[in-house]
Amino acid sequence: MADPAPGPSQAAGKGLGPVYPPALAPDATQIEEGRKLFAGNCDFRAGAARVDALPPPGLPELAFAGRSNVGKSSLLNALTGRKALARVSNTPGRTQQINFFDLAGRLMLVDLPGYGYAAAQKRAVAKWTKLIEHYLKGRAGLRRVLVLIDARHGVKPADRRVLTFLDEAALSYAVVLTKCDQVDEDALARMAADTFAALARRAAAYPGLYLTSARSGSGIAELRAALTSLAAGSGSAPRGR
Ligand SMILES: Nc1nc2c(ncn2[C@@H]2O[C@H](COP(=O)(O)OP(=O)(O)OP(=O)(O)O)[C@@H](O)[C@H]2O)c(=O)[nH]1
Ligand SMILES: [Mg+2]
Repeated sequence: MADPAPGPSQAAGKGLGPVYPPALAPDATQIEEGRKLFAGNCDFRAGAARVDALPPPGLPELAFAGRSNVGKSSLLNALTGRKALARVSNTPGRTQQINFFDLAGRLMLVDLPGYGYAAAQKRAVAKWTKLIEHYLKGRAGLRRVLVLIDARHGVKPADRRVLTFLDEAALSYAVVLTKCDQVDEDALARMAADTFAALARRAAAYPGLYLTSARSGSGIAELRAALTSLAAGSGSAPRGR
């Protein structure tokens, strides 16, 4: 996978930028703040496969959720500019525990196991649901959840269930389209408009979309910028949830 582009980028050619709608795109100062934060050290802190193995809360947390294989681990690697911080795989369901990565002592990046993997055993799915729901509902420092949606496939029933869960739990989330390098510009524009429309009716959704590719690096600088305000020590860090 290519290293993410160092600066602002175009999602897929002319017209469509990496933030939808474009009015929400960050300015150069925010891009620079994002670059600095994510250029900091990033270290694996803990992995939890069971509720009682979750580390005690500390830093503000940002969780990465999405269907198996949507590109959660790849996005985490792209944001932090590491090739193999979080394990990337071709085998859906590979990340089976909640992994915690400390970014510069300011933000905990939390890689969640994927959901919606059809071949998973019922018991494994129940275990996943219990662990993730426990984490999401009970986590004091959780500031935001990024829900990743594959730009080729759009919002699927399993995604809808998770979005509804987050709405009902009043957990702030933002949707990130992944693998935008795999979709042509027209299809991506339609996907962005459709996904945006689907989010408009949802209570806890951030009213914007990030169009990313971990492979080409497009949208990564803009997403970093958007996440900076969540980190400890940031001037505009929100208090509480
Ligand atoms: N073309 C393309 N492929 C990608 C991109 N991001 C991830 N992939 C590929 O998609 C596959 C799954 O990526 P992962 O990052 O392991 O996905 P995940 O969501 O962490 O998967 P689980 O942990 O199994 O739920 C890998 O083969 C990646 O190389 C992207 O932006 N573009
Ligand atoms: Mg993964």
